[in-house]
Amino acid sequence: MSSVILVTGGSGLVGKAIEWVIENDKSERFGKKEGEQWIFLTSKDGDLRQREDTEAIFKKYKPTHVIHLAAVVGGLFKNMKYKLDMLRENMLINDNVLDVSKEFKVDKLVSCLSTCIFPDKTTYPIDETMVHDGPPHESNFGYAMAKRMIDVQNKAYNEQYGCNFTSVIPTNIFGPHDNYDLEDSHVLPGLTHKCYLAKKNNTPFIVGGTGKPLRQFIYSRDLAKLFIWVLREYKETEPIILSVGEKDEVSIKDVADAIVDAVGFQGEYSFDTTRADGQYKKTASNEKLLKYLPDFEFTPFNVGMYHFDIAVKESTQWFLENYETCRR
Ligand code: NAP
Ligand code: GFB
Repeated sequence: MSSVILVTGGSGLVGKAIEWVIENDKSERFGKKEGEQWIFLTSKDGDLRQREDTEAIFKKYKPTHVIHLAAVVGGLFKNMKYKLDMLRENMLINDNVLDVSKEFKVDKLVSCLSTCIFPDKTTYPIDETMVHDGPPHESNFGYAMAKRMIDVQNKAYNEQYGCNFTSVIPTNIFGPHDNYDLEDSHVLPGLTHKCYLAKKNNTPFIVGGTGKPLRQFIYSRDLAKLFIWVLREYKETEPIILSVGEKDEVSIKDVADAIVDAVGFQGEYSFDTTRADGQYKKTASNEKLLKYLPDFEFTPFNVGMYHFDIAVKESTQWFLENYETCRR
C-alpha cells in the first residue's frame, strides 16, 4: 500500500531528525517502509501562512499523511518579545494546514504541541488531560494559546468531519540542525553557541537567569522515532506527551555544566540574574507513552539517571562541524 507522507517544517530540528531516522533506522517499527514516499518541506516550498501556498503544496504532492511541524519557534526570550507574532503566525499556519488536510482528505494528520503550553499554576506531574486547565506561563502565552487551539481544532474536525487528526506534546528538544541564534534560540543550542564563542575568544561564558529552573530534554532523534510510531500506530485524537521521565529532569545549571564539558571550555561561567528564568518547572509525565511503548530506549544523558553527555556531545559535535553553515 503506497503512502505519501508530507512533513511540514521538514528543514527544522525535528524535521531533520525524522529524515535521519527514516533514512538510517533499519528497524520494522521506525525505518522507512516499502511504498512510502516521504516529503520534507521547507518554507521555500511555500509560505504556510498563505492559504493559496498551502493548497498548491497539497495539490502538488497529494499527501495521504501529514506530520505538521512548521511553526514560528523560539526560546523563552523570543517568546517574551514576540507574543502577538507567535500567536497570529502560528494560528495562520495551523488553520491552513488543518483545513487543507481536511479538504484533501488525508488519512491522518499529526500536529505538534509543546509541554510549555500547560497551565503554569498546576500540580505535578502534568499529564495530557491538563492542557486547558488554566492559563499558560505569561512568558509565552501567545505561542501556547496557538498550540492549544490545535487540540481544539483536532476535536472539532474529528466531530464534524470524522478527520483522523491528532497531536503530540514534546518536551524541550535538542539535537543536530537546531537553531543556534544567540538571542532567540532555546537554551541548549543558545548556551552551546555562547560557550563555543567564550572558548574561541577567551571571553566570559554567561548563563541567563539563576540556573535553577528545571527542564526535561528529549534528543531529537528519539523524538523522531516516537513521531513515526504515532503516525503509524497511535489511534487517539487526544494528544500524547513525548518526553523523558520525571526523574530525568535537570536544572539549567546541569545543562550549562554538560555544555562546558562537551565544548571543552576551561574557564568559569557566571549567571546573569537580570535575565528571566521563565517557568520554574513544567514536569510532564510520560506514563501514557510508556503504556504504549514500555521498552522504548531514550538516548542516555549523564545527569541523574540519564547520561546527558552522550546526547549533548553528539549535538555539540554537529554544531562545531557545521558552525559556518548552521542557523545562528
Ligand atoms: P525549527 O527548527 O525552528 O523549524 C521550523 C520549521 O518550520 C522550519 O522547517 C521552517 O522552514 C518551517 N516554517 C516556519 N515558518 C514557516 C512558514 N511560514 N511556512 C512554511 N514553513 C515554515 O523548529 P523545530 O524546533 O523543529 O520545531 C518543530 C515543531 O516542534 C514545532 O511545531 C514546534 O512548535 C515544536 N516544538 C519544538 C520544541 C523545541 O524545543 N524545539 C519543543 C516542543 C515543541 P525554514 O527552515 O525554511 O524556515
Ligand atoms: O529553552 P528555553 O529558552 O525555553 O529555556 P523554556 C529557558 C531557560 O533557560 C530559562 C535559561 O530558565 C532561561 O533563564 N537560559 C539561560 C537561557 N541561558 C539561556 C540562553 O542563552 N538562552 C535561552 N533561551 N535560555 C520554551 C518556550 O520555554 O520551551 C517555547 O518558551 C518552547 O515556546 C520551548 O515551547 C520548548 O523551556 O523556558
